[in-house]
Amino acid sequence: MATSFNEQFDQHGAWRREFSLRLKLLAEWLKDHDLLDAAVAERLRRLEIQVRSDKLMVAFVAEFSRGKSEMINAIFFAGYGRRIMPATAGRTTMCPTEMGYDPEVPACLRLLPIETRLQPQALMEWRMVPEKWTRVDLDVNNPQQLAQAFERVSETRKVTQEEAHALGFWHPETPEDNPVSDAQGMVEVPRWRHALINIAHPLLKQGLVILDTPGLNAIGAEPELTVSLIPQAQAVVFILGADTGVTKSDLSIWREHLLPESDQEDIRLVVLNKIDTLWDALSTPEQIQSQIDRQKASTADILEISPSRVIAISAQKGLVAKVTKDAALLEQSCLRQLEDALGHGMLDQRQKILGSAMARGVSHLRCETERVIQMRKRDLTEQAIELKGLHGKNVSVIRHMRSRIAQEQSEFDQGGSKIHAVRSVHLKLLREVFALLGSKALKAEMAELTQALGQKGLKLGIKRSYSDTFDKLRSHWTRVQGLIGEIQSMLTAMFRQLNAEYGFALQVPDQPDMGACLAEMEEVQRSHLQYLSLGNTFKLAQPEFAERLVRALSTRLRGIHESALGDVELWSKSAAAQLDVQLRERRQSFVRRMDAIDRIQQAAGGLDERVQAIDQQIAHLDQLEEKLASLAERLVSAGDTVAAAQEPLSA
Ligand SMILES: Nc1nc2c(ncn2[C@@H]2O[C@H](COP(=O)(O)OP(=O)(O)OP(=O)(O)O)[C@@H](O)[C@H]2O)c(=O)[nH]1
Ligand SMILES: [Mg+2]
Repeated sequence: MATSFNEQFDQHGAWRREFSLRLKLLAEWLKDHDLLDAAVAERLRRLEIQVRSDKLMVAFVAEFSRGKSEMINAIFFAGYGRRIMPATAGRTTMCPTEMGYDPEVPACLRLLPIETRLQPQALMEWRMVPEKWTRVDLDVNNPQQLAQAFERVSETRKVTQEEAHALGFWHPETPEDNPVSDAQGMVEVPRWRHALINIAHPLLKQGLVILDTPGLNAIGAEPELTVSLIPQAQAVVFILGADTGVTKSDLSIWREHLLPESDQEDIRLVVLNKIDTLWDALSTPEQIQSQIDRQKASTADILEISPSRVIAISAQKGLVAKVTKDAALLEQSCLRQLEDALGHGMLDQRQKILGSAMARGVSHLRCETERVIQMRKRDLTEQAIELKGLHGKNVSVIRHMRSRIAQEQSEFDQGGSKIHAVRSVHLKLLREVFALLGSKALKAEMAELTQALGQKGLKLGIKRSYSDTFDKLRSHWTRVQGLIGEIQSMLTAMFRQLNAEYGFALQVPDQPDMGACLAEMEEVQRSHLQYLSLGNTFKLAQPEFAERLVRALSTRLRGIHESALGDVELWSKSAAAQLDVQLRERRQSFVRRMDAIDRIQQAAGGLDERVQAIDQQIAHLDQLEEKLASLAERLVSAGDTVAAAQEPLSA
């Protein structure tokens, strides 16, 4: 029996909470044993935030009236006992509607006026200015009030053709797609550009984000949806009507939004909705089933996918069945099949990705911490040998020993200037990396692209302009990789020298891999070209459109750059912190050695007791090492399975 999406999501949420708790416990344990240096703390903090605040977006994309909103009601909101998102015949959801939960914001619906399209800011940028949105407070305990408030996403306005053109809903080049005008020549357009719903629904609280979209015309008017929001969703559900089959406009949406099948990190589901329209009292269940199968086969054929990927359901009957608790109808609606595919497809995938990121992070962390333990052990062992060598020695030998340690210490302190020199080169190179991937450099490239796209008669040159821009950006990345390589080899050389001179065990952490960022850039370029190749080119003739498109591109790229810079920063911080720790430990070890000699010299403590105390410290470090190994191993295996995460943890 398939489990509901809600149950699967709950399990996934429990796994994440457990994992984040374990990371916190590990941090406390490390801190208690003085093993939490700056870089380790930073790594742990990042892992914890990543696993705790991971967001998962499911986007519902289809032509109008295919049942997107009804499906959202049926899968996620049936618990309210009624229809929450408006779902009626004809065009209903007029603007893209995003549902999620942000604890910082009270329960509300925010609506961004359509007129903001006349300004160049990207949608992402509007999110930062809450005062420009119309806010409706929500009462989460009152489903009726919720549903009533959500009706506002259907609001429209009448404008002149010129205004409609400026807003992106009227294109003289493609008259067949334009909305019909009334007797006065006025055109109906959506009143809002985007809606954000913030409610403490259990799934949303755990990081689910649901994106409901309007049909072809409206969705096409907001390029940012096509090139940024939808491609970043972890799951996209494409819906067709079992009654209508694949129409021409369904096919345009499919081509624009769901092709090409990108990397395997997200899932795409094709749903044949409204199968209840095929149920009829005069046909046998077998006849109905074979009709559904035929529809599935022809859908798969037209979309060029395997028929097994088409899920046939009835969202409406599924919703009714859940609200009236009618198990037989729920079964007949096949809604659970969709929930299962969505849940397993998306959550298993996500868990795998998160789990392996966690495993990588934890093993880095373990390495770094083990190194510190090893170093402490070695210092102690050496100290024990030194002390044992003093057995039966006279005062002058002891005094000599003391001056030898002092000598060693001052040599060590002098070595500091060399380290300082390498560090300043390191910082200089790092600054260069930050400049290359910083917002100023990106802004300059984007300004050039906007200008290139705005040139008249450039239609055929669009691809060129994009590839010029991306080539330049890629050349920055190549330079960044070069700089990183330089830093890596410089640090490696310095560490090797320090290891040889002072018996350190320094090792430069692996340099950050920029491959994923580069792949993401390719993806961004592809989605833009795909969007523009699908008959949207003419829109570029409108300068505001070109500017908006580039702003959307720019926010997306900035995100990629920032995430890369975060990795670079962590890598560089890890190397620096390792060195700091080693230097600090060594200085402390000088103090300890001096202290031991002084005590013996003053006959304040017996030599044997000293040696014994050191042996005990070493044994304690052995225990810490074992404990660390088992804590880390358990975390890594918890990354693999939910069951492992639920084993009790005793730190
Ligand atoms: N018979 C039947 N009707 C359905 C089903 N799912 C949705 N509908 C109806 O189809 C109409 C459109 O559904 P919506 O959920 O509003 O469709 P939508 O895709 O969100 O449409 P827009 O918001 O206009 O883009 C509504 O009247 C629904 O009640 C279904 O499974 N069976
Ligand atoms: Mg809708």
